Amino acid sequence: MADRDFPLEGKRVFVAGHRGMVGSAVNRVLRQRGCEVLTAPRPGVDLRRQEEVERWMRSEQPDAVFLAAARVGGIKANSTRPAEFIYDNLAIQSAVIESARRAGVGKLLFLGSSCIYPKMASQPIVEGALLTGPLEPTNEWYAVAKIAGIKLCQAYRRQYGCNYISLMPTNLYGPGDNFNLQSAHVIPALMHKMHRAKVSGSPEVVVWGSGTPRREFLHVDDLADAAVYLMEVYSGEEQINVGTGRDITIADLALTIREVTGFHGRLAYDRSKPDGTPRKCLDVTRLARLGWRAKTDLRRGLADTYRWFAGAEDASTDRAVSLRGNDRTLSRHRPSESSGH
Ligand code: GFB
Repeated sequence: MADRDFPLEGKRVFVAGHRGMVGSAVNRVLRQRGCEVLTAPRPGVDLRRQEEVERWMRSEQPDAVFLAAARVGGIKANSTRPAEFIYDNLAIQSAVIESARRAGVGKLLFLGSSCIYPKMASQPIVEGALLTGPLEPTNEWYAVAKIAGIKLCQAYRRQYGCNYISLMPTNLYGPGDNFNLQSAHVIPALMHKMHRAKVSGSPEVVVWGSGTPRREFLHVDDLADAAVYLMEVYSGEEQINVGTGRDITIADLALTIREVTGFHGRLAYDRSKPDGTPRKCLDVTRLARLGWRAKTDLRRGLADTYRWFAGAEDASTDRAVSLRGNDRTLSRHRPSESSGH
């Protein structure tokens, strides 16, 4: 374990994006650590608006900031709503980072994404692969914004001496995820589709693409644990990859979700849908050297996520879940679309 040069106990910590899957997981870990967690009220503070964020941060004076607020989504949302993905992310991170500097925040942790790396980066992907080749086109808008976030932290460190660090999580999943079929990532999307097929007795579930792409998946509780740990022990300029270092094909993932949900029908591959990047698996050597590794096995994490999702479904009778055509929005837990990874 590395030295804790920024212990969090007793500190006032602002979690930007506290209603999303990532922000709420970070919030849980910080509370267990005895921090005073600050969250920006909505309505009141729109994180894309510099003046609103700055006014609020000056009055609250946090000691540290976890920047977990972002416009996030799966492959379809990224490729069909490029303006929102680039503008909202650039605006949120610029407003929060500049406001943190002006309010004299002691440390800030920025959460990026593994899609910042080139589409054809050699695998597993090392931190040094950043900006060495073209990006995956389905999410280049989001990736460019996240790269700008890393560069903002580095520039503020160099010019103003701010202790701002960046983490690059791999694909995340877990309780509190966005299960909206149009904007979800693959795990909540397939879980939702298979659950619905099981309940309705439908014989088939459609999986997008060829099933051959490989992805690495990290449970959000592991990410939150890593983020809090690195906030305490890491103060370097380079971004740190956060993942498990292990990947799986989408076809194998679909079979595992099939088992976890208890759906017994067929899986049909829709090759008209994009595969996205062929492989995305992070090299986590630096993270391991800093003293952290992921704990949650994928199957167990999927089972835990499915229990959460099915629980929210069961609660639909008390209006926790609202059904709209073939699209289901969990209203009890706001989707992490506008606040997550
Ligand atoms: O999770 P996902 O949307 O994001 O898709 P990316 C991963 C893979 O799963 C792709 C396939 O090959 C999809 O074609 N897939 C199969 C599905 N069935 C489905 C389905 O029903 N829904 C979805 N969504 N996918 C995102 C980026 O890329 O990853 C973001 O767009 C971000 O920018 C995020 O970086 C972590 O891994 O392809």
